[in-house]
Amino acid sequence: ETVTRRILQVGPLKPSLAATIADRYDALVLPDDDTRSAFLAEHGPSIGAVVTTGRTGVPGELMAQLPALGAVINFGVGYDTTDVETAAERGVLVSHTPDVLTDCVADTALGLAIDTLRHLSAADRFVRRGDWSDAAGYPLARKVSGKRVGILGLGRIGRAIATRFEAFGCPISYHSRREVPGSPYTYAATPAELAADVDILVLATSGGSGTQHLVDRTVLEALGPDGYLINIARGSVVDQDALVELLLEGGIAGAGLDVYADEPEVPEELMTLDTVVLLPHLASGTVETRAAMEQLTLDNLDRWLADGTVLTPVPEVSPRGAARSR
Ligand code: 8YV
Repeated sequence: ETVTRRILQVGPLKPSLAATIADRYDALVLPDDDTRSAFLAEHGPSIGAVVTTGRTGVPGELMAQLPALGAVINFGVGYDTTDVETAAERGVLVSHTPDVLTDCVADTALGLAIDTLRHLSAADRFVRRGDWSDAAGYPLARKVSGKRVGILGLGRIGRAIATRFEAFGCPISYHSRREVPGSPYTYAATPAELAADVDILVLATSGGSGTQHLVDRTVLEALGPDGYLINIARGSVVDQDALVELLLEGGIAGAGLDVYADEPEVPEELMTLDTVVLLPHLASGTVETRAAMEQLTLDNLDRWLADGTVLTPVPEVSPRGAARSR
């Protein structure tokens, strides 16, 4: 069996990863301009593997132009931009970078929750504006320790978030597609039931069509005027228009967001609200974790070139079919 060994970079990569791929492999970069179709007509048939991220991925129309594709090597744990159903049908392997980023993403979720309830970023802006005086202290915020926390999606990241909140004395409940056997946390049958019973709802599901708008207006209304939403998953999991409306009218108390429906677009209405904390999709963004993600990406690529398998396949294309994280 002949493996087509040429590599295609799709979308921007961490600069050191892009440099390694360009230096060490027979690699091309997919152009992002009007030369793209001519490029694909010429080179598409020679591509054996794609290296990409969750920002771009390999959607169905691109996959169709890569007839010899054997593997999609994804930098990042989320791969909702890649057409995994078609990949599975065609026998194209898809790998991702689970585990190595779990700690940092969970740390970010806790940081967002603390910031959102305690208004740390807003208070920092207050100081920088020169608003702190003998007469005017910062308005009181909300306590985090002991708050009831609901985790939507009790996968690797959801569990890491739960153990961190446990240390804050927070009772934990969760909703996943299936109840997790042996979990010490309370299971809620639906996202709305989960939201109704918690103060802080943390989204840690995978993205994609299976979780599109899983958190709709009904779920947000169940969370209610004293409830907070934290999202480190994907913007697609939330009905963002409903979220913005409820934040503007006080239908929920606040939100800490690392992800959005149409990144890097952030709804203009949120920019002036001190009840929200807005991060630019940085949850895994540390030197240590991004280096580990880069190494695992290269290890997956090398394994595929060596024997046609990958180290960390996504569950949809994995022979083991491990449970997905929702
Ligand atoms: C990355 C992420 O920033 O792993 C993921 O799913 O969203 C982040 O870790 C992203 O994949 C890189 O583009």
